Amino acid sequence: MATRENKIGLQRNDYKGGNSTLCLGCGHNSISSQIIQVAFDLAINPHDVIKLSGIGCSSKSPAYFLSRSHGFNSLHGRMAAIATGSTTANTSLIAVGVSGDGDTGSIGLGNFKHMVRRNVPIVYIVENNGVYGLTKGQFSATADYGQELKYAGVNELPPIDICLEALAADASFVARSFAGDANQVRELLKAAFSHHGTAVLDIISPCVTFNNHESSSKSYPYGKAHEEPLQDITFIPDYQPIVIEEQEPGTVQTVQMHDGSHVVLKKLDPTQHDPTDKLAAMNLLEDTRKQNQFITGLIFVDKNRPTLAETSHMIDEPLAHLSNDRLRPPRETLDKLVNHLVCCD
Ligand SMILES: Cc1ncc(C[n+]2csc(CCOP(=O)(O)OP(=O)(O)O)c2C)c(N)n1
Ligand code: SF4
Ligand SMILES: [Mg+2]
Repeated sequence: MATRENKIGLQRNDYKGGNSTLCLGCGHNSISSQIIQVAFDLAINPHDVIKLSGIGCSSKSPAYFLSRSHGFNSLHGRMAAIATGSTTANTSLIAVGVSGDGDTGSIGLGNFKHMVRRNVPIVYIVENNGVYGLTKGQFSATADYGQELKYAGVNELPPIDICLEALAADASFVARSFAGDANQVRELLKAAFSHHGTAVLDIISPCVTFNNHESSSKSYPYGKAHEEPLQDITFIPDYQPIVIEEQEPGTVQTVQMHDGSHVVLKKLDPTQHDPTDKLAAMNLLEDTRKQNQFITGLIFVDKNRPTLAETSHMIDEPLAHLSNDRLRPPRETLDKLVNHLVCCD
């Protein structure tokens, strides 16, 4: 049987990376597989992609997918700054970033929030396991309050909610998922790739070595027993006609994305959440946090927020493609500027 090719003539293998060196069963590995699948399904040209990360087991993941893409493994917690610079200098890049709960929620929280408020165009994945996996299982900022781990002791601090932090920073796309729910991760990733701006995906991704006890909200047993999806999500790319099954009124919501694709949300409870309502999204996160519920799905989307390039009134042509004479001001302009500064000293 012939191997299937996508719209640009590539096979799934063309989207793979190196072999993973992470622990067998680590949630991060299953997220990498979904990124490979989604990039293949959406026929993304690997050469157009820049993969970004910080430091951590999660941040090693970009080595395991899209080996033909550009990549930058930054300092711990500094991926957001590199994403801001690289996507501003070259607006033709499709950015995908992989971070951890420590990388984003602890050391990188300030960088993360400024990237979100600027609406830097990137699919920003937080592989959230509640611990610093790479440095052997210390509590991260998303660890459960009162949780006890063999080596780390008892966590006496309340957790940070990545989705709530993103919303507070005016995020334009916020979703939560579970690495054990491959279908949902895949559809949310597709929606995130077609979003115009920062798409934050907080994916609970169990660390099987340091934090997979039943009592931890970041474990496989807890996720499997408690996951409550908000919607059944189907992503329809712009080149496919949308055919929506007959449903009871009010149970299906279709969101048309900037690139003409559609995200079809079949609500599991018709009285439930409207992802275009920001206040409802914040209430949902706060209520479910208080009740220890593990909700997943598309939490918030705003298709109309301008990206950083738009608020900065950048030209359509990527700066990285301009020749030096077009990029630099002419001598007379520089002289005028210097004279102005000297006279106004
Ligand atoms: C400036 C700095 N401080 C501390 C460290 C040590 N360090 C490396 S990875 C890491 C935490 C990673 O945790 P997380 O982002 O949750 O990733 P995980 O390994 O859990 O996937 C820390 C504290 C570092 N590399 N650099
Ligand atoms: S230590 Fe934890 S986070 Fe790191 S690779 Fe192993 S299972 Fe994954
Ligand atoms: Mg972690």
